[in-house]
Amino acid sequence: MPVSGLPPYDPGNVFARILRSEIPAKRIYEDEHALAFHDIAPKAPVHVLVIPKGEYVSVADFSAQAGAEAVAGFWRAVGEVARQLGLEGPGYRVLTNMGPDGGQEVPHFHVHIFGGRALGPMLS
Ligand code: DGP
Repeated sequence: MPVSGLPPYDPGNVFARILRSEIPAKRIYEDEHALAFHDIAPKAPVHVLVIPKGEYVSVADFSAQAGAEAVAGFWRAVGEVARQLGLEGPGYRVLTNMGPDGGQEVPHFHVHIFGGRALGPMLS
């Protein structure tokens, strides 16, 4: 059960289906802990999503319930994806949305990586 008060993990959510290769995605990175693919509706020249392979609804659940190895592996993958995209020099933004007020649409924990232009103080 999620620690966050959100509904239980739904194995039919779209990112779970991408993980199981039931629906296509423009995959750019995969290792034992994480999968990265391009966002279907990019909000920046580079807009990539990184998801853990485990079943976590949100960042709250991931941080509370994932093991240390999974947490470290996930964040290493985030850094590696940004490096492989050539974003380390110019910089980039990592963002996660959590719950209704956070604007979370897909109930499988994910982070967005935005880059490819100067993003300013915040995205709208
Ligand atoms: P969030 O609000 O943080 O839950 O953002 C979910 C993001 O997922 C949103 O930017 C659009 C993206 N997205 C939704 N469905 C799909 C899909 O089927 N494929 C891909 N690649 N991205 C999707």
